[in-house]
Amino acid sequence: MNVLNYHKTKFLKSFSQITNIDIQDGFEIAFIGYSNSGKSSVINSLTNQKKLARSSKTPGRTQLINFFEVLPDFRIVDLPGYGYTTAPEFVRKIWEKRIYHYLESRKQLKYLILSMDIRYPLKILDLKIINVLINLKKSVLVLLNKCDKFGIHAQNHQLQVVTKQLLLLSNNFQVQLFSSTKKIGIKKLQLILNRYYNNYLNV
Ligand SMILES: Nc1nc2c(ncn2[C@@H]2O[C@H](COP(=O)(O)OP(=O)(O)O)[C@@H](O)[C@H]2O)c(=O)[nH]1
Ligand SMILES: [Mg+2]
Repeated sequence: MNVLNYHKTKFLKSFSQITNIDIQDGFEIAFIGYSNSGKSSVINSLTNQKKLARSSKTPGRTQLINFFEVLPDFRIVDLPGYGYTTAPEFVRKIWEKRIYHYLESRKQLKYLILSMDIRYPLKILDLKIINVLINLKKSVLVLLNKCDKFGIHAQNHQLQVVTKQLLLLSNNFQVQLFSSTKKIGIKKLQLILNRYYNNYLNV
């Protein structure tokens, strides 16, 4: 079993258009979720780097598809957050289309990490994406993010509720708690990514 050093992850390249993506080898895992759900902070926590993925008080600024390299044949991808409420409707639609296009066309994409604020899980655009991912038969790890916003009982309750709801839809989802602020779930996430990588290598 290969154990990876996520701290060595480095920024590779950003793209605004799917058709311009010129990276072919290896495989990738994409992070997806509502703007402001804490997605970029997850990438920073995972890699133990403060500013690798731009986390911002101004949500929606990360409109590009950002590629990071864990190893030459293993990338993580930060997708534009959806549902940025003050962006004009047509801009939001363009982002959504771009994300769907990437999900549907990218052969190197093997797994998804879906970040949801634990206080507002399974919102409308999450459910839309989840449907797309079920149709594409992708394996998805759901992070109930910012779990520090809840006490331990509410955390576990929400974990149960969301896990149950997703199980009704598909067997390809797993759910865990996460908090960048309180450093909860980081090790678990790393272990799951290690397993994904080893699956890819087939070891
Ligand atoms: N309480 C709490 N706040 C967080 C956590 N992660 C991120 N945030 C805050 O949520 C906001 C959005 O975070 P960001 O990572 O930029 O979200 P993104 O838009 O999904 O990439 C920022 O103000 C962060 O400081 C967390 O684990 N707990
Ligand atoms: Mg972000």
